[in-house]
Amino acid sequence: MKFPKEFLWGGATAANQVEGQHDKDGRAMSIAEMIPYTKLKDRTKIGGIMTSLTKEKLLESVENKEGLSYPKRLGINFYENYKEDIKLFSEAGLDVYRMSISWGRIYPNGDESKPNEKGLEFYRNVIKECKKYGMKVMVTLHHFDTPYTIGAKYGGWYNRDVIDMFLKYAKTLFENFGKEVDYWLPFNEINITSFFALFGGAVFMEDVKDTKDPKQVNYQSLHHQFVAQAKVIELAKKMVPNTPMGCMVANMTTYPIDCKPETMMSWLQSEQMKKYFFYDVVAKGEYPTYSKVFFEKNNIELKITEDDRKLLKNNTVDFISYSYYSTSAHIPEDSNGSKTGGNLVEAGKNPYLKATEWGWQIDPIGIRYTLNDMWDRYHKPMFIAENGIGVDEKLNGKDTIEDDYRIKYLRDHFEQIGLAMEDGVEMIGYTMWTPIDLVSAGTSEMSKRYGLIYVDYDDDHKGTGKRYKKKSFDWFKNFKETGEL
Ligand code: BGP
Repeated sequence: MKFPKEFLWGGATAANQVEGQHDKDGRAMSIAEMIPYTKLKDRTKIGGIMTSLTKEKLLESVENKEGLSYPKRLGINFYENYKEDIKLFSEAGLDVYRMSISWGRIYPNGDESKPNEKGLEFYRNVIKECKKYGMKVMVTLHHFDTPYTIGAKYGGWYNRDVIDMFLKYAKTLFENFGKEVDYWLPFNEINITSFFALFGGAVFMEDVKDTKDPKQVNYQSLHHQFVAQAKVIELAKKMVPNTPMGCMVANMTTYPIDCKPETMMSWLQSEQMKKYFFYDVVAKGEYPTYSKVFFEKNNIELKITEDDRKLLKNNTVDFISYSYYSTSAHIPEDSNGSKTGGNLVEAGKNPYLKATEWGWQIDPIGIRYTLNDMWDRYHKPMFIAENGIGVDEKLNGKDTIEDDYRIKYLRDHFEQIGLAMEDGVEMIGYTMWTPIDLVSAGTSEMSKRYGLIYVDYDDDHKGTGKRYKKKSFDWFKNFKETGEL
């Protein structure tokens, strides 16, 4: 499989999952590290965690309640270890590093008029370190870490005023890092807010006064994020005119469980609102017709101004990025079929696919299918912003992990990406999730390891924190040097 030489191969992390030092140098609490570690009895049952996140439960973390632990506050201490880690990324052969900047390090409570200089200094050093090794840098502005105060004091993303707080934050980043950053993603997996406005937008349902309908709150909060993204793109055209702006969506490709016409119709409507909708809004610049029917049917009345519509239309993304881990089967309500795990939400089991112990189904051909499907629909350059396999790995006294399953997962997906490009799909690059073990987004656990590099911490953050290259590290390094899969 030959890849275009300009194709960028890299790795992705998220500030709230790697940095640690959550309250150091002026940073204030974000919603992300208020989520306590949850040991799943059944690892395929992820959905319950998100819906169990009540304000009361999260406030326990503000009081540091006994018996609860918050791994995201410690991460893998990238905040102090970033030089060693970036050196390892470069040794592995990363062309591009996708990182996120923590809003709470720059504007701790979101409403300050001046940025936190120590926060800016940290990211200036991280980006400089990447450039030292000739790596390109892709920055996500929001990776599930809205400052807690924005949630508690302002109502989170359900409050339209948060749009301008975000714009102030973006302006500060463009002023400070506009010359060095090669790609910007305003939001990580912007669609998650349509499922969980608390996780995606720091919205406490208990504080919402004008409705008790979570769907209304989720989609209105998401709308505010769509508008914020469009405003950031509009600002970027002035401040960082030659830097591509992308969207990032948690891709949720499904296949119909059977070929009954009723199943196909049900599948199409599911694909429309659970997959295409988010890309349609940010890549075509308008709410699609089918979404208006969906909102009417679900008594959702979005407050969308004429200015919002103009903003969306005039500020679509330059490229499309998404996370791709798995696919699932679409099983209509009245059909029989079983459930399995998925990215933050449960998914329909596809009897033809194997799954990880967290139930995420492994489907390399699905990445080729999805790339073709999205290219045909949007004709915008594509970027895979996350892809990888989470496995419960233990060093057991050795100094490496023989992760042949990860080599197979990556090799199979790389091959299908190559085939997609041969199919004519235009692509910019790929950043794996993740070059280095880190704290899981959904369950805040270390056990679910994705990295080419093992980090010696356990779910209770016990361990030396030492980094160990897994077998996949050398495989990827060799792939980058020889182009051999
Ligand atoms: C996506 C997030 C990442 C990453 C990944 C894996 O939702 O963008 O932050 O964590 O999924 O999910 P998890 O860590 O829950 O296995």
